[in-house]
Amino acid sequence: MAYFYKEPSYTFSEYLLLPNLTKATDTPENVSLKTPLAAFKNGETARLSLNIPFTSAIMQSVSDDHLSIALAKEGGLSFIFASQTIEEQARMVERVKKFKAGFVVSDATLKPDHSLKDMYDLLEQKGHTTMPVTNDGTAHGLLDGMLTSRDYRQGMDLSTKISTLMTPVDRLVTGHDGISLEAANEIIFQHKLNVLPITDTSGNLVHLVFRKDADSHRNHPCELTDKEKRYVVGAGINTRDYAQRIPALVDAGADVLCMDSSDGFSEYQKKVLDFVKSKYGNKVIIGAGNVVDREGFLYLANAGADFIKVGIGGGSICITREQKGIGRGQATSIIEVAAARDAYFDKTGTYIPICSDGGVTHDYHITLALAMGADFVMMGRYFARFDESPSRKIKVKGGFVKEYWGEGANRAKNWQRYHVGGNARLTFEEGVDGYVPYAGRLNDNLAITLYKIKSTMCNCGAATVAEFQRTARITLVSALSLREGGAHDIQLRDDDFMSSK
Ligand code: MZP
Repeated sequence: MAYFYKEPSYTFSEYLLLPNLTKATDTPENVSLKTPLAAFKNGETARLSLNIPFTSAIMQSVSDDHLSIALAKEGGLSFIFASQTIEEQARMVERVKKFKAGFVVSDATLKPDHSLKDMYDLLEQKGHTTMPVTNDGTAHGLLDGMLTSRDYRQGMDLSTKISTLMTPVDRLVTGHDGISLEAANEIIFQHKLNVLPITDTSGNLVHLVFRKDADSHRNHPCELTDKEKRYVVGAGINTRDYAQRIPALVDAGADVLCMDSSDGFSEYQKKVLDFVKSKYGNKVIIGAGNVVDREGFLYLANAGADFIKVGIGGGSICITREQKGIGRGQATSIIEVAAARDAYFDKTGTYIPICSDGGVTHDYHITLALAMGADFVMMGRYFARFDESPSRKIKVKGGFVKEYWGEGANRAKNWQRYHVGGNARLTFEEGVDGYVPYAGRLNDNLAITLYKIKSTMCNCGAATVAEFQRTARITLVSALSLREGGAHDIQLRDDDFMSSK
């Protein structure tokens, strides 16, 4: 006979936190959201930690190189989507690793024999008024000079050669390749510059540092960087082409890999973990999942996963539960897996971080996930709303929206995510294709969400994620008290209604 659970499974919205004593030192500024991402032994520190407990979903409509850079700047991590060719995905990873905060590779470069007309064409295309001039017009050619908007004016002969307008290299202040951002900033300040070209020992242009970007680190104190100060980036993989995809991603510089699968309790995932461990030992950090219970967690933990993702069917675009009838309420899944993780730690001395994946529809769901034992969350809908996500921003019914589609939707055709052997194709959809309300810039929205989480942690008297997990008190709420939690028994102000009176 089948096994029947005695309790139903619950979602985040069915729980609330109770305040603990708030000490005078419990202020949002004193709260640290730093959290481990990779497994570690008792007494050691994790090989990789996040500065904020946020990762972005392994999805076409969410995590490309742009979003990765924006999120790493704030201290989180993106997993670049796997439903693209190996080459395209590796190129995205490379672009993140090559991006140096404050150091820009020129994307609008002139040649000395270009004309003023060529410059105007480039200006229209790229929108930059400051352009380096190199011998061959490439971003890393021999630096011949710089052209800024102060070097030309309206009404000039459009055939004028750039070489006669630019400031030649012998009159430029330049920095040497390898210079720190702080040192570049100092030169910019001392010489009252707007831009500092950085050249190598042969005089080739390497980067540009702009005055406006020189404060990048100061403006992003939480940024997540590797030992060489490059942004940290993750990449999704699947259980089909892993033998080719993983080496390409590792060579491209991916700091962490994660299996992208709707159901990770499978021998396919163990095979991938075996492959990584035998080829790279502990050098490559790899996450597995998704699971929703103790059994799934233990299987992947024993197979060597560095972190384990939790959640089936709770994603905002997900119709797996409707299509296949599998899944579990996200809160119940986290509570059970976190208990299994803690018991595993007590028994083996190895702590395996867990990630709550999908189903966050309010900021406080993130706080609850952490309190329930998640070390970090993964979100798709949340990030898809921002300027930095890869999908189109369009106007629908008078308001702006961004496109957002599931990896199990026909549009993504990510059949590898749903691989259970047999014929390799997507025969029925497990995801939908839709819109989310456009919300503006990632950093503006993230700042508010982070402040809410830190405020709640202060209410609960916790200064770190680990302390929060240990001391949080959480209660289930009844259907009637859910109603009590929203505005109720008042007439809400309706501005149109009021003004027509
Ligand atoms: P959400 O943050 O939009 O609620 O959920 C994002 C998560 O949903 C992803 O990280 C992934 O685990 C899951 N997902 C992605 N595509 C589908 C689908 O098409 C899906 N069904 O469920």
